[in-house]
Amino acid sequence: MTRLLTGIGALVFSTWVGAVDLPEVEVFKSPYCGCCSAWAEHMRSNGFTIRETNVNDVPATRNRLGMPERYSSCHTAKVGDYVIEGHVPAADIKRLLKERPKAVGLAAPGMPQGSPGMESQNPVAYDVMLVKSDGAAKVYAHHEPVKNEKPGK
Ligand SMILES: [Cu+2]
Repeated sequence: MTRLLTGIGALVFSTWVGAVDLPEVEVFKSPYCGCCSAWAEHMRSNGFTIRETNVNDVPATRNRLGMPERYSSCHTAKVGDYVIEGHVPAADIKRLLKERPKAVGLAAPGMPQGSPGMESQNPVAYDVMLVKSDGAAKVYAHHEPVKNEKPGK
């Protein structure tokens, strides 16, 4: 019981600290995109404050923010100075904000099954790319397949 309470205390504390330190995330998405909102929910449950902005033209927004088309996914987001493209796990974004590399941001190109917001019984391995300002990218984090149910199922 004591251990459980300590655990809950630590969880509440870390969430609170995270909420103070983490910049607001603005997500640009189509109003019809369900998995985009599911990703926003994943970010919220990891302590981020999310503002969801519906846009008619996600590619135009991505272009304006400086994320190259070839890393594109279904939604694009702004976190501090960085652009986050697609279903990037919150943990990778926290690491980015801590390490602060010189880059445009992170991208999970496509819509990998099993990534946050893309919960699936048929997950695949995927890479989160660190995208540089010259358009080049390198693997920032590799994720092994995780089997998970769609929320609400
Ligand atoms: Cu998606």
